[in-house]
Amino acid sequence: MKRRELLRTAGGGAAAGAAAVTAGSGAAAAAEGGGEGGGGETTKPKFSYLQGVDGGYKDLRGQSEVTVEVGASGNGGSVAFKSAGIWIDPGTTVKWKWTGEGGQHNVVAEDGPASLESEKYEEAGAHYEHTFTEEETGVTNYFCAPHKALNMKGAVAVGEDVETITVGGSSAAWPTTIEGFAHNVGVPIQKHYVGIVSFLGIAVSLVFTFYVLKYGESPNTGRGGV
Ligand SMILES: [Cu+2]
Repeated sequence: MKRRELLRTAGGGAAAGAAAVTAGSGAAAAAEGGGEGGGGETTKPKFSYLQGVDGGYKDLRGQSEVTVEVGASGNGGSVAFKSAGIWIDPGTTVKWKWTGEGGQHNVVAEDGPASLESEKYEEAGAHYEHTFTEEETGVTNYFCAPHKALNMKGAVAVGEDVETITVGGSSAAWPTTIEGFAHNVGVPIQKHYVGIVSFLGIAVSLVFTFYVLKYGESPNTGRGGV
């Protein structure tokens, strides 16, 4: 490889390296912007109690009365709460309504500020309700006693003073800290996994290209010229 050619390709390699750096800092900047709601991202309560639990999540803030189905389809039968995770304002009444499916269910608090304990019901139309007060802000986790082992669990987040994670968006949801990373991969791991893998793939191929361009066919080719 001629010297002039080497310098030109080395310059190209440096540009590729710079592109990698730019991509990295761009992702970090996007993650910082995510806190202010940029890029189609939203936050949701962390709900570590609901890992592997079916029934989904709904942001129901701004409503005075909301409904959760008891005996919805999920967890391998009609043994789910729907929505399993909800986010509400203080003062909201939650009505648990039995679907009539999946046998006997109840609602029993596991932990958290609100005490919930319903009778066991089986028939469609049965219901249990609780109004979450200002004193019950935070996350209350609950379960169905007959189906707790099947993951029939739910959680109610009340108010703004709850731990949240960032969801949605695309690869912009890059966590800025190891702690944030651990939080983010807690529940919706698949979305983040795709973003992380594609980012790493891009970074690795850029670095590889840089070295190939810089040092050429053999590790010693570039020594004299650079
Ligand atoms: Cu149940």
